[in-house]
Amino acid sequence: MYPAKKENQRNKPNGKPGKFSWIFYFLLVNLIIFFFIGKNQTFEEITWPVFENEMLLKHDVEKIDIVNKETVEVYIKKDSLAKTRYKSVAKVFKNYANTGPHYFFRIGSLEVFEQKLDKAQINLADNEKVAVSYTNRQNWWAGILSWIFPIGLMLLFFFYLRRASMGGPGGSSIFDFGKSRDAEYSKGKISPVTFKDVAGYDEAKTEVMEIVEFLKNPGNFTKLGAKIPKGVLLVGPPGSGKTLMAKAVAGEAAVPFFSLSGSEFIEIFVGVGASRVRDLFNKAKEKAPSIIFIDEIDTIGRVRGRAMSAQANDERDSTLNQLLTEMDGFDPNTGVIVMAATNRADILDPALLRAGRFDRHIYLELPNKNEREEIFKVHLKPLLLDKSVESELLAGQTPGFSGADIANVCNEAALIAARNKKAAVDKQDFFDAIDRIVAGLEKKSKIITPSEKKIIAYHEAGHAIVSWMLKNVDPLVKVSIIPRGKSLGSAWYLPEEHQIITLAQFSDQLCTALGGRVAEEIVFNEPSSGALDDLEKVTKQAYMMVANLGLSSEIGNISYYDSTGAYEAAFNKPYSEATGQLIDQAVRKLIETAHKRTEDILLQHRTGLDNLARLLLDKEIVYKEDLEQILGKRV
Ligand code: NHX
Ligand code: ZN
Repeated sequence: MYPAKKENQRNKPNGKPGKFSWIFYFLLVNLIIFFFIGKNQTFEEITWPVFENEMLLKHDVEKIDIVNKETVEVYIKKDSLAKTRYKSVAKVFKNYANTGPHYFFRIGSLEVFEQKLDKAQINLADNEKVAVSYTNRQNWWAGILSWIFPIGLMLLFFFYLRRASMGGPGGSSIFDFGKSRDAEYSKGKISPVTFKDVAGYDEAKTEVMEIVEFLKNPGNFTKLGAKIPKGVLLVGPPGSGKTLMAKAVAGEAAVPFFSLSGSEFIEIFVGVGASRVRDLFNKAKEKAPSIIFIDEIDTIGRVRGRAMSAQANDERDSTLNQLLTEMDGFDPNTGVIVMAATNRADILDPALLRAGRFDRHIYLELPNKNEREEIFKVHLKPLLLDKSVESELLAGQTPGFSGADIANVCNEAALIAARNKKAAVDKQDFFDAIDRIVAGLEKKSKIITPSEKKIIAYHEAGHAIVSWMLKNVDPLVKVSIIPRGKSLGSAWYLPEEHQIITLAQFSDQLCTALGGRVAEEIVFNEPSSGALDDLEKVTKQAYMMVANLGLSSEIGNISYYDSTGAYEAAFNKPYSEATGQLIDQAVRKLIETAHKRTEDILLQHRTGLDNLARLLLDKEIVYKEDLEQILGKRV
């Protein structure tokens, strides 16, 4: 997420060896010692007859030692070692005299051995008999190894799990469970981002400015008895700059910034989440005034006790409870402010949103045209630009883009220009970059048969003609039958940014979307699979109109929209079976009506359709200007 995080991951494994590798080295050294001792001790195995005839009866044996009632270790007299018979065992490491034992042999049973020994020495006087001693010796090495190996294996497994759960080669020690890694990294780190780096968002900035004031001069507020807010919730769609905003608040106030994503609280180990919350708050309090930022708080803060998987919820609940406890626990004037980001505030647990917790909500929206222009200016600054590039034009071409998308466009444009070995990035590079981000890469190599190409051309021409003839849809920019991303062709519109969509606009949109399928039906007398995406869009739109927006006479002014997500979570429908059928009927009728209307339009402009399709097959891309030639100016 931040460069500093990577740094952290890089440093750890290279720094100290870590507890785990210490254990590993210990094992290795032991193994080596074991190996050498076992190998170099000159200690040969023999059998009873050899022992009896070649050693015992020749009076060479000093003593024997019976170990664990199963092995007999034989010590040869010092003087006898000089004999050639004992040459191989006389010396250790070729230089040092071997003090013994020199030989060993195994026995089946102690009694039998003792009898054999007595029998062999029966003619000897008592003082001439070999001394026999008994030893019980534990095999330390086997014992230790039988302990260490399983433990080592367990540690290995544990370590592996830990790594896997951290999603990367971050080598933190196995003993820092529950410590929040990010918070650790950002110990006293002050965010380098300030409001200067945040383009657009003027309203949100003024709202957030107050928090910066709180953090900078808490005295001004506490003097009058005001309490500093504890929690600020940033709500906005993905890419709307929530993280950037939180960082900018921290940077502007010059206070430490502790950040963690909601999903990082949840790990496979039970209790980790709660302990991470505790740890995070403790660290933030140490460095107060400071900011805690919890990204994607919906992962832990979803409404409790509704969803189905009970087991997974326990852990989440305890994490959430800990978070609530911590937020209640600290004195509002410690100067710790918790910021959290989510793209859906409505599914959060009400307990989180209660007064004293995340009671301030700041809504970040996708940037409008003016704000996009500001954002473009920021991202265009580092690029080497051609004179043709104007940020206003680019802002107009990128409705619905987030700040992140705009950054992406600028980078992509520079890459395209570099690929084409241009001296500067020009307007066309930006248009190509926008197309790429909207619809994906061009796939010129896709093999398309001529008859398929014809279907594609008529399909797209159908969309284009219908949209041209209806005044309530977005203006057409171009039509293309070059495959791109996952579609074989497309009609491009420039969406106007409106906040409200009327019934007439909805109906016209349905017709435009059906234009491709209807053109295929009219021209080829049979439909094709190509309308999948269009039909999906049409169906969803129609259900939205009927079930949520009250735009059908059958259902009337009723909305089954559920902003809390509770019904969805419980796989429930908020309406009866009968109403369900009514909704389905209304949707069918809506789409049928739109289909009829589309058919009328296309039949009426059949020559235009043919001409456009022919032009498309010829040129592959047809722009608005060429369409005016065929169809006349748009109404
Ligand atoms: C396909 N895609 O996947 C091809 C690549 C009608 C000129 N077979 O509406 O691209 O046909 O206006 C299984 C079966 C997607 C999966 C059929 C996935 C059909 C886009 C639809 C243009 N522009 N449609 C459009 C398009 C397609 C699709 C499928 C599938 C085409 C159309 C997809
Ligand atoms: Zn289509």
